[in-house]
Amino acid sequence: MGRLVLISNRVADLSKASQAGGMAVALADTLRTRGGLWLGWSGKIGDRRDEQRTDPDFTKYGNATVATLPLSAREHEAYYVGYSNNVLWPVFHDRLDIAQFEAGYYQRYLEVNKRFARALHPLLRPDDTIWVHDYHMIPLGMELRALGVTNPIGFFLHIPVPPAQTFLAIPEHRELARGLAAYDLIGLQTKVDVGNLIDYLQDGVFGRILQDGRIRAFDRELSIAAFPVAIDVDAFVGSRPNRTAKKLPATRIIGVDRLDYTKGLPQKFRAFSRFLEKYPDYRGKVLLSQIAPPTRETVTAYADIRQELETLSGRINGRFGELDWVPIQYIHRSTPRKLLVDVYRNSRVGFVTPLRDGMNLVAKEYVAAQDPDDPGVLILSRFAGAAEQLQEALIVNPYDIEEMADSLKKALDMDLTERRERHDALLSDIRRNDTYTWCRSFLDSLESTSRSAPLAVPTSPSEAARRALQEIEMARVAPRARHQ
Ligand code: GDG
Repeated sequence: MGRLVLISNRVADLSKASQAGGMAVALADTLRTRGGLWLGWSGKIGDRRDEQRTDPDFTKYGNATVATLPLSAREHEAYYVGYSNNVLWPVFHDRLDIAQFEAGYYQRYLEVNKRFARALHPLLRPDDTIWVHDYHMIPLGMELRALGVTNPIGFFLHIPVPPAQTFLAIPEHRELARGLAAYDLIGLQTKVDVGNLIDYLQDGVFGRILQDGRIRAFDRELSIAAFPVAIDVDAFVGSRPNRTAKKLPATRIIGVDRLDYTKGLPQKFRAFSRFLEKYPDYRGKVLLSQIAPPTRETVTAYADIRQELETLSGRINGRFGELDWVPIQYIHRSTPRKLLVDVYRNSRVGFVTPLRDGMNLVAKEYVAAQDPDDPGVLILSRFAGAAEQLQEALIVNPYDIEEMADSLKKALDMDLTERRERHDALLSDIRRNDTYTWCRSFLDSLESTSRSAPLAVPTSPSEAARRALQEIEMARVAPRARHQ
């Protein structure tokens, strides 16, 4: 078995990855066992000279090496803030209304991908398996192919795929599709995402489904499948019970979300407010703790959502609060993970309400952290990828405030037998599909896909055009030959 080579916008700190509890644990373990390399942005923003850099800084962790490159200020502005976070993130989350299709963003996004490909190319070995992560890096596989790389290359998208009509609105959708077609395997979070991408490739760029289920597009054949991202269950199970519960004046409903407009936070606050209005007996007895650490603060839409939440929580606390009870605890800071696990366990309801989400690991973490003898209830938006799997949660429509308010009541009133039944079913699913299974099944599929389908190389558009011309030429010559 060859090495694993990972590429993503940010790299994990391999000395701490084992404490993260998410997919970084499995990736870091696989890197250590097989040996390998993880390339990404260092997080540093430098000057224009950095745009020429293809010599990464290396840190070794035994068998595994982390390689990082800085971005220049204008690369950061156009590749990261611009194209990744102001175009791809909103569009892929169905928010065409806030996408900023500025001229120039895509070009620099592509150039950063080219630079990362050039930096990686000399470090590759013939038997490496290459795994590219997320929307910042869509063209990376295509750029590696253009440099002559024939290794298996897989791509995993952590965010949702929008419906075909929304994808088509991206001015550079064809270029993105050409980038996607360079991979041997594309991993997505859900079956809905797989359906959306196949629809788009068929409608938008004349992709064809082959008999063996693969897709032919841009003169390449690729596989697309769902690999729902998962957690390291044991990192959340068995935390000390009730360490913080004693200090609580009320039954807790917990929300943990990066402060992002996709997470449905205003809808969550409004539903809680409606719940207090509709069911006044719960006033003074229940509180909503919302942990919402800051993220991408340089993007305008994030400043707007922050202001909206501060106003809403202030208004709700002002309306319902008492001298000895504040209904919403809104914490706009990151919380240490150990504490997070305790808080999950000591909360009667996990309230997860994104308007659109690739998966949502918080939903899985909340379930894993519960005391199986006295578990809490998960309320989960139908628009989180996790809802495809976690059917025993109370599934809600985050746009339906009334339904969410009623679900809060149902969750708080649920008897122990039903809570246990639902929790048992959820936990066994989360255990069956943990982060190690996710990592292994993606890599196994990638390696077997590329074994069964040797790569047609190279795949640049000019090569495809050359071959098409050759075929036309052959067709022209053939009838003449028959008449001679
Ligand atoms: C993207 C996709 C997909 C949050 N606040 C704190 C904290 N967290 C941790 C949670 C969880 C993680 O961050 C958030 O993961 P999510 O899955 O909920 O969401 P995104 O960050 O949007 O992630 C998403 C994911 O990629 C993986 O593929 O599921 O759909 O959008 O692990 O626990 N951790 C600590 N303090 C906090 O305050 N320690």
